[in-house]
Amino acid sequence: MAILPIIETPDPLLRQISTPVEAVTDETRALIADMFETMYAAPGIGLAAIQVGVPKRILVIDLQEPEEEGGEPVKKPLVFINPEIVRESEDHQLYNEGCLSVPDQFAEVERPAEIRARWLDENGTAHEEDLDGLLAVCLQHEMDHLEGILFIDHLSRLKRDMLLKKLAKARKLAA
Ligand code: K1U
Ligand code: ZN
Repeated sequence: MAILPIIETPDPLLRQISTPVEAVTDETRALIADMFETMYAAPGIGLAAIQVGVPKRILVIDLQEPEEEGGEPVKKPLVFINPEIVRESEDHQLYNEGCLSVPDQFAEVERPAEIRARWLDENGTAHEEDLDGLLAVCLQHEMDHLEGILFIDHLSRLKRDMLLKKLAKARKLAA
């Protein structure tokens, strides 16, 4: 397994549309293992393959929520291959989103509160489930990556420009 470098904005690779996985193979599973290692090391709660330079429709998510208050987070790794949203609620929710490709910047994004999603897991088994809460937020954020969309694209031009200015300043200070 390996921790892979995460591509950051404004790398044009992040704007590429990812292609469907034709067959779930050992090679797919090796990439998924590397994606989990990369996501946990970052740390993050989700990662799309394009963020490590692979334009395939593969996502990993682990919300790392504590099992009980004050407890250690229990690992609940989830794999989404070729995910599709088949239904979305009319009611929306706001969440203060971040992105490993837009480091240390956060902004509120509005998305459908509940979705019905369909996907394959790492064994090629099909799933269809209703999702809500942070999992629905995170899956929609990661699915945007498959279309070359970043969370900052959901902001007004003013908010996006302010956030990108903050990012440029932080990078300058760190250099
Ligand atoms: O870059 C990514 O796509 C991962 C991103 C996922 C995400 C976060 C918040 C809302 C929607 C999608 C992140 O993981 S950013 C880092 C982060 O939120 C986090 C990191 C450690 C612990 C808890 C959260
Ligand atoms: Zn992201």
